[in-house]
Amino acid sequence: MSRPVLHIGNKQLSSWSLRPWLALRKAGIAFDEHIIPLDRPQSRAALDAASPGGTVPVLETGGVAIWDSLAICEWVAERDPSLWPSDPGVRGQARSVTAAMHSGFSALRHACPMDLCRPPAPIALDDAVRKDVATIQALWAAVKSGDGPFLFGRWSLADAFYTPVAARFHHFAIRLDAPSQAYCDALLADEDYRDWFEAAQREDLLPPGHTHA
Ligand SMILES: N[C@@H](CCC(=O)N[C@@H](CS)C(=O)NCC(=O)O)C(=O)O
Repeated sequence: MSRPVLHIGNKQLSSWSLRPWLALRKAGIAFDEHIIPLDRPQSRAALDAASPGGTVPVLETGGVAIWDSLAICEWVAERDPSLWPSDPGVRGQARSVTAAMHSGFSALRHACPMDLCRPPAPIALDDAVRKDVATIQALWAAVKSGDGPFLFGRWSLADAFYTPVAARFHHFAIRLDAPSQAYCDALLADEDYRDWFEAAQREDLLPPGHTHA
């Protein structure tokens, strides 16, 4: 069977793409990646050609296209169940915090888009963004468990979903409590994330006139 292909957006900008890319790396699944540059005149046609959902990420495998970052991560976890915690209760918590990120925190997402080439600097945060930041830290404190620097000790899919959040916190210099900062430091020091980050620094895919948020 041919290798799966993961269609992703620019590594600099595509927070959704980073999640399944990390999951595939952690599972040790060989895959090819194909970058669709975002926010360009030809992006819409390329996205529609690659994705039934018209968005990236998309995983092409065995003749089907699976889109949506969580669906792809679950496909990966079916092949490597160790990507979720083994205890059913803890696994439920991991899925809860993952779902919270997947469907929420829109104020943070809009005010602080992921841009891995943005020099770290604070901006004025409105109440809704501050509430998201506080909620995320409270969620992390409520579920942190296990031995190891990640949310459930060893790396899990919950960490895939919060790595782009850690990047937003870093690039917008958002002040965090000490345990949250330590968790973000661990996510951003992860060797697979560093590979993605370094590739983002070498990319030259921005649309003309792009400015950092
Ligand atoms: N819920 C989707 C969201 C995917 C998404 O919005 N991707 C963005 C790139 S980061 C995209 O494809 N934007 C292009 C567009 O919507 O035109 C997921 O989890 O994969």
